[in-house]
This record gives sequence, structure tokens and C-alpha cells, in this order.
Amino acid sequence: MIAQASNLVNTVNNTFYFIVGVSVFFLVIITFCMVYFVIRYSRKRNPKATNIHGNVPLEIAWTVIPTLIALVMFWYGWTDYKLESSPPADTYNIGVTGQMWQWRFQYPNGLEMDSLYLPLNKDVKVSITSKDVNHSFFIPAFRVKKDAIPGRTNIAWFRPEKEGVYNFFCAEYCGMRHSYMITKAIVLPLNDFNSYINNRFAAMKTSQANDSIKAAQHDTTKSTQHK
Ligand SMILES: [Cu+2]
Repeated sequence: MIAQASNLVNTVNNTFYFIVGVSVFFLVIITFCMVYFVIRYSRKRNPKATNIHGNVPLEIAWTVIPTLIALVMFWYGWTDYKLESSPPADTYNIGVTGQMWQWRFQYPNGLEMDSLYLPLNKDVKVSITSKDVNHSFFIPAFRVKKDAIPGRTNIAWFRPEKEGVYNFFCAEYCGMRHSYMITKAIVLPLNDFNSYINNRFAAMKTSQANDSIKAAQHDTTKSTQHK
């Protein structure tokens, strides 16, 4: 069983189970009828076949019943879609960029990472895009999947409800190393999350500062050598 770690799990699961349930139900009935008819109406038991020309009640039944079933499937799907496409007003916003073959996550303070750190029990909105070809943002434990399309920003939202480390996949074949385009979604309690993000941001700033000092030193040595 896939982990269940977000507020979207129940609605997505219900839709899935309903469709699987209906499919299994009809698979059993149809298979049973096929086998029964093959035996009951074999040439040995039923040597003289009869032709049937239309049966109005039967035709109404096999039009109306599947239509109703399809409408119930649609209703389940629509409920999911409405929930998934209307993020609440107050969300924590993260930018997501897919590229061959890695994910990059941009945080509000300017931090950029290649793992998706998330605050527990906080509504998170992700703005998903791509630098090159189509990718797809997919966290099975959250039941969230959204395409990453170049030149376009797709929105998804969810509320992580269980601390832990979850698989994060690219779910759109995007070239040779597509299967390596895996990372982790890490859910931390809000305080731990905030301090982690701030520490990483500070570390990023220090290393950037060191880099520019090194670059400056490099430039001065070069210019002295030229003299
Ligand atoms: Cu990809």
C-alpha cells in the first residue's frame, strides 16, 4: 500500500476504488456470462440457433445503466478536480522547475534546493514549470501529479499531514535519464522546517560570498601576472 500523507488522499482513493470496484464487478459478470453461454449454447446442447431482432427494454437498460455509472465516475472525478484546483488563500508557496534530468525547488527566501522540504500541516502551493521538455511532478504518497510544461506555470496544492520522507518522481518520459529523475519530499514539523530552510539559506549565502571572494582573488592574480 502506498503511504497516505496528504489531505488529498481520501478523495483520490475513493475515486480510484469506485472505478476499480465497478470494473471488477463487470469483469466478473461478463466473464461468467461468456463461459455460461459457451457451455449452454454450444452446438451439442442447442443445435438450432435462433436469430433475435432487437429488444427495446434490453437496449434501454444497457444504455441507461452504463450512462448512470459513467456519470457517477464523473462526479467523483469532478469532486477531486475541484478540490485540487482551488488552493486555499493562505499557502506556503514553492516554485518547482523540471529540467533534464533533475528537479529544482525555489523557496520564498530565495533558497534553491534539489529536494522538496515541506512544512507539516501547512497548505503548500507549488508553481510548476519546465526548462526544456515536458516533465511531470508526481508524489504518490500525496496523490499529487501535475505536468511541468516549458513556457507555462501549472499550479498544484496539498497539505502534508504526516512527517516523513516520500518518493518524488518525474511521471512523464523525458529522455534518456528520465528514470534517474527521482528525488525526495521531506515533511518536517513547522519549526524544524523553518530552521532548516533558514540554515540552508545562510549556508548558500556564505558559499556564494566565498565564491565571489575566490573569483576576485583569481582576477587579481591574473591581472598581476599580466603586468
Ligand atoms: Cu522528467
